[in-house]
Amino acid sequence: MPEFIKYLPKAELHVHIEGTLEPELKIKLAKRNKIELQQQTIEEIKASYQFNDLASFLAVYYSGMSVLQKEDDFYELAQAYLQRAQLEGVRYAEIFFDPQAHTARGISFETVINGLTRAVKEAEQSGIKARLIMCFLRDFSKESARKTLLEAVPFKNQLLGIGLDSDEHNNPPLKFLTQYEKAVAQAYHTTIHCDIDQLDSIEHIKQALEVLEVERLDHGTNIVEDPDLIALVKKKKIGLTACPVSNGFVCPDMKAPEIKDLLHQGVKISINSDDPAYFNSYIAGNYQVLAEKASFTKADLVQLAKNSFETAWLDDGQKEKYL
Ligand code: ES4
Ligand code: ZN
Repeated sequence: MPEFIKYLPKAELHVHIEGTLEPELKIKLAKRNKIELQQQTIEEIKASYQFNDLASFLAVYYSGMSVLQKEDDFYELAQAYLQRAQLEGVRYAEIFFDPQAHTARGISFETVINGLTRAVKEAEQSGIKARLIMCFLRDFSKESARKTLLEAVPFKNQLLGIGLDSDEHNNPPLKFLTQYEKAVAQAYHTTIHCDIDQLDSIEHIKQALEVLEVERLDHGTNIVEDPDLIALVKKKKIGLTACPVSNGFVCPDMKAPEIKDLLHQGVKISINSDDPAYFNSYIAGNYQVLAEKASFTKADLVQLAKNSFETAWLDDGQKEKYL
């Protein structure tokens, strides 16, 4: 990894902790929890990562989570991510997790959040700060999101914000309007996945920005088609969290020209890893591929890293420490 990218201080704003589950840890936890995996070796697991769209990826991603059972499992998962991210120059991370993917399997909300929080607290001693964002699964019902927001109440001070992920098809932002309004009333920050090249992508982005009034868009690079949306995103200082390597798997195109175009138009777009254990690349690899394959300059990479801190949900005073 080029030293320049490694030592460039970065914030990571779009990483699913369940997507950082490396094959090594998957095997270790499967043994410990007596869960039978379909693949036995690291190589077999990696060979099973054959996806060419969002649906084929999500199937592998959700089934992989079955090994996560105990608080310690979630702790080890987050600890491993934070160590790796720190080695790649991440100073601050806002980490997604999918509570319903665990509560639906009979694992309690408390087990998940306490394991993750323990790792976050410990990491802070060694110089990487992190916070948690809980995502509703958009292919689950509104009622399930409502229950999840209620389950989170006792853990409110361990949570920074609310997100929306999983399968976007026929699951528009408006489906979750009530829960987003409730979340804002409870002082959560808000963001939404607006995946790339989805049917109704522009309509979903409009709902997210104009009705739910979220503070960031995850992906969201389809705004490049619509000058009015670009103007709105700039005016409201909405952050876009792009994930080029992930795009290459699920789109299946990195969308590097779109990312560069938005960057040069002054949109606050950042670079992130999404599901690094499945896409074989953590954050530095995402910066690197833009430099190598799409001629992003050092000045471009610096601006992307600055954008990551500017659109982080840190107080202005805290941001200055990093910028
Ligand atoms: C995801 Cl790539 C992607 N898209 C939507 N939801 C997700 N959850 C984890 N990775
Ligand atoms: Zn994502």
